[in-house]
Amino acid sequence: MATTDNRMNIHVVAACPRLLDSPLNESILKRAQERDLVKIHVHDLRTYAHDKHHQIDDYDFGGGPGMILKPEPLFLCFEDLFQRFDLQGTPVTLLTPAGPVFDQKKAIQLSLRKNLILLCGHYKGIDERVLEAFVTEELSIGDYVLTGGEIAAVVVIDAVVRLLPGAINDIDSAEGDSFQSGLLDFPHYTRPSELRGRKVPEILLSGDHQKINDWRREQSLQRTRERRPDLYAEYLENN
Ligand code: 6GU
Repeated sequence: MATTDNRMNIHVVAACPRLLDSPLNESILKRAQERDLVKIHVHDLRTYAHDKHHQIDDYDFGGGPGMILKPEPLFLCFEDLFQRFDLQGTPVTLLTPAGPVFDQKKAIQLSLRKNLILLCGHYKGIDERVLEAFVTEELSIGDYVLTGGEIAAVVVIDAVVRLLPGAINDIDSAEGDSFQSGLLDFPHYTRPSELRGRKVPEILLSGDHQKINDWRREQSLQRTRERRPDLYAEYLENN
């Protein structure tokens, strides 16, 4: 049974915390929290803005369009988190399109940490002094621009939490994933065995598990070679 000793804690610092609400409270992420595998703490940056308008952003010194996240609320927020929670030595991860691209290997690495601290970038940027003082790594979820890091944080959290032991019912399920093996997944079928004249491949109904495994492996290799020659080349190098 899980205890608070091995439970992962994920702290998310967000300018738009409500963007995280529903995705974190559905399906596997919801169940993982109910099972106490992970506690997700969402910290609303605005609660650390103590001026009278609770302002979290301001104009870019030097000019130009777009607003920049102000440093004071972020300094207060991180000082508070490091004081209130047991976070010594925990990396602070900024979600930004300027970071290295998040992948399954990184998801596995993060899933082994006791704590995650995710800072959602927003608006046009963040005062650089926050990066100097607190941020120790950056992550992007791909080569496109989102309005903020909140949705990227949800992507990272989903990919990490489903890897925690006990998050997925079938213990082997995550190990069979596309990418975990370095190959894309093979095709899947369920009942009925024939639909509108479309038949499930005969071999899957044969009960011959050796042949089924060989077929699935061949399908994975073929799909990866055709659809993701980059992954296929990497796979060949490593195997
Ligand atoms: Cl992490 N943040 C933003 N704002 N845009 C992104 C991203 C992150 N990853 C890809 N695009």
